[in-house]
Amino acid sequence: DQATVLIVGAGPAGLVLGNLLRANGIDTLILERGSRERVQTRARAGFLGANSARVLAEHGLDAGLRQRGQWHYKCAFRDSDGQFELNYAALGRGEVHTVYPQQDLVTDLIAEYLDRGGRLRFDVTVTGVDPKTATVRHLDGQSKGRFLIGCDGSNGVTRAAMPASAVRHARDHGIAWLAVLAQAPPSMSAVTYAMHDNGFAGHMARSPEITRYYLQVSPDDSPAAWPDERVWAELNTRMRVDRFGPLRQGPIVERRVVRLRSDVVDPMRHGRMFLAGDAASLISPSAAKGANLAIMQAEVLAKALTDAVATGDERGLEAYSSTCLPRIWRAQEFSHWMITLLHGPSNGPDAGFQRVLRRARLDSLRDSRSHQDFFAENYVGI
Ligand code: RFL
Repeated sequence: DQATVLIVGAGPAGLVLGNLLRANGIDTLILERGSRERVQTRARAGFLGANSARVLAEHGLDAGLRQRGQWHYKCAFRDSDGQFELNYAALGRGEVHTVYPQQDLVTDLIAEYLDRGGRLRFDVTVTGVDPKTATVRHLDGQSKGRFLIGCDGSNGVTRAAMPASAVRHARDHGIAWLAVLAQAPPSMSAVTYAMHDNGFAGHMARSPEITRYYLQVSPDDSPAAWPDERVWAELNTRMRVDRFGPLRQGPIVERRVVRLRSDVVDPMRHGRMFLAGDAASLISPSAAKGANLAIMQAEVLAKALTDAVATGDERGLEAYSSTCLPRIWRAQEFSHWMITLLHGPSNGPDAGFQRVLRRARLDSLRDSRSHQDFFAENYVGI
């Protein structure tokens, strides 16, 4: 099995890259561990920022997004002092989010990639990687590319094949979220972040029928400990429904505990292998940046690979890490800022101090136009 560009992983990173390469006529093979059914039903992200919407539109990948995506332009913060909304379409660069479930985007991207003549093999688990020769091993044998791209997520085999000299900057935030999908329409028109002594709670629209909620839980908590009634009772408390109105409840159709972790691999290249998406940098879901970073990197890498294949000009590939890393770190910085805004301190000696600091930060966000502009630019942008 040979290909000019061999990609491991059919998530947003691998599929956007594959589509952009196919548009430039480059022979591309994607190897994916999951079945087509599995990857097309895996619910994860939903909020796409302005740059992602632009990339998808410019490359003819936004038909589904235009038909079924919804624009979101405000978010709300709620705590014991009340609630305020930020209409970020009127702040910063005036950008909005497009809300489109990741599994729908992946479904669209697979169909379009195959239409463009891309090769994609499901149910193939890559078990070993040689970055120097751009070769991978799997149960059916070997596949070899001129370039090998690791888009296989943060626990994938490609990042594990990076040399010891590549730095992995990592942080475990010591916080976990119970991420649930409720079969119920959204309860509010805005993304809502609720701060409560019991912990953070979040509300994020996904579609007219499905809504995502988050509850901060202890990092060793298990989803089984959270039956539907307990989830709704805790959401009602933390969202302060007695004050702000009820939630539209429905059956919880998915629940998982997500630890808030972040890491960045630097450089993102070794030999003929390049990492993109979660494989290059995992970002905690606090600011909804992961899929957006994956799409940003896929665009940069597609251009660089096209130049290398078409004209032998490898300058773009040489600059790949230095082009992407500052943007990744900006997103990491904002995501970290969101984490400290949303989560009360545990019981440490300075918990009281930190609680009041958080209050001051929230007051500033509510009252200061320049602080709001900063928020808006970072919230929707990359
Ligand atoms: P993916 O999507 O994980 O795809 C990797 C693919 O690689 C395959 N794979 C292998 N294939 C062959 N051989 C192997 N050895 C393989 N190992 C793995 C896997 O089967 C899989 O198909 O990575 P990619 O493409 O880098 O995309 C990253 C995004 O999926 C991720 O960053 C986002 O989902 C993060 N995220 C969000 N991002 C946003 O931009 N906006 C959001 O609103 C948002 N919400 C979220 C999120 C992530 C969440 N979780 C579950 C962590 C909400 C949640 C709850």
